[in-house]
Amino acid sequence: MGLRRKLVLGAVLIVTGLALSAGGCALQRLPNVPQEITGPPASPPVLAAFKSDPAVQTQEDWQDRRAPLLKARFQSEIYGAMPGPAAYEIVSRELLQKPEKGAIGTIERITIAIKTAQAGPWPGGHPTVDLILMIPKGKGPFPVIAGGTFCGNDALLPKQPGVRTTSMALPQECGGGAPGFLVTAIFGRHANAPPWETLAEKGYALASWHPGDVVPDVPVVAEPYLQALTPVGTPPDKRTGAIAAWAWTSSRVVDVLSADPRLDPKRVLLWGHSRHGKAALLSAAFDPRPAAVWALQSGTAGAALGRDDVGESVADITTSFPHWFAPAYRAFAGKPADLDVDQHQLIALLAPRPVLIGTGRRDQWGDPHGSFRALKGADPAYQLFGESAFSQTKLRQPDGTGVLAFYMRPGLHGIHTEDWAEALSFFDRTVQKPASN
Ligand code: GTR
Repeated sequence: MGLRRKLVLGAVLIVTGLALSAGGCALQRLPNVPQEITGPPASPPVLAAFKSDPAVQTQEDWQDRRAPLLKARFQSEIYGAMPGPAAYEIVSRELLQKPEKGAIGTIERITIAIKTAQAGPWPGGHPTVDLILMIPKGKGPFPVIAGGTFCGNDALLPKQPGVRTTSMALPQECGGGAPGFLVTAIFGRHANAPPWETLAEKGYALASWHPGDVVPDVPVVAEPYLQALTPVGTPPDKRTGAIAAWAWTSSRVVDVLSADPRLDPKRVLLWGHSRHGKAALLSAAFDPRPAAVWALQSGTAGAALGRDDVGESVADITTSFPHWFAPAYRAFAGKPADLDVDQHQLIALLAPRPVLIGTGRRDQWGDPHGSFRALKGADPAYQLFGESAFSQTKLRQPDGTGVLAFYMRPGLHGIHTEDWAEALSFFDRTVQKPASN
């Protein structure tokens, strides 16, 4: 590039940076949510009679009657049909890094072909996921923290040339290649890349992938992929939404991780930020294998209650992201109280496994209050399994005891060092024990 073009590009970047940081400062002035809990309790009460199903009294009632009923409603009203079972094949394994220093043992790429029931628009007819797997030094089997990220594997491992292999469309915010320092300034240090070294030091493996390898996160473009994943015979208004497709992808990754002798299949931990937090919760609600979930700022159709329409409304989310959901969800725009289910019932489907919900004080859109009340609403289902109650009473004071946990840090929507610190201490407390214990 000539000197002149470099100067012009530099000037453009500086001006964009100043504009965005001015925007960022304005955003920092968004009001904090109130410190005192507001809003009504979650409804319907999680164990109460539901439609024709009588009140739940025992674990068996929950598992045999209520859970299947709730899963059916979540699919038909919100997320669309979950894709059917699918075998996988490991196409290749490639060692990307084997650092001499530090706690990271190896970083590799495992390319997985998923044998979907129907062929679709993917190259070769079936989806291929590039899984990046970090294994710490030392003796396993290790617990593994697994989650999908926004912008593809090149953003995940920025210093590793050629890591991204996806040929799928990226959402606008990734495809334009916004300079990394701006993304970090706005969305936090770990917006794209988790703290690899810290995880390895603490004895956690990390599995990361780009859910857009299966369904691109772009409205309209996503449609043919969703059609191909939708089980045959599903009514059109219940076609699989992208959140369900990503949740199902996560289960296919769990298939691979559970079969890896370096990892402990009893300690596969799912995490996700925002849309991927929604997918992580949904995935564990339908798949009993993940041992715990951390959902950060998962908001509407994630951890936040939807009936009160606080934060992002059904109308907002289905306008911006129609591809995320069953078309049927859109019918509840402006009348979310007509939904049969609410998000405390989704969290309850994870019982008795540990769940950490992270929120930000200025992230009104993500609704910290509704997320707190959802945990409270899920708690009676946990008590059926003898788990300690969610006894936290203040948004800002985690009580650090139960398997349901909540925190609210300062700031906006993003992934910060303190989020990972909260998650790791939660996993340490609830699941990071030797497999033999
Ligand atoms: C927001 C969206 C949320 C949330 C978030 C994200 O714009 O309205 O539902 O999921 O994006 O994924 O970052």
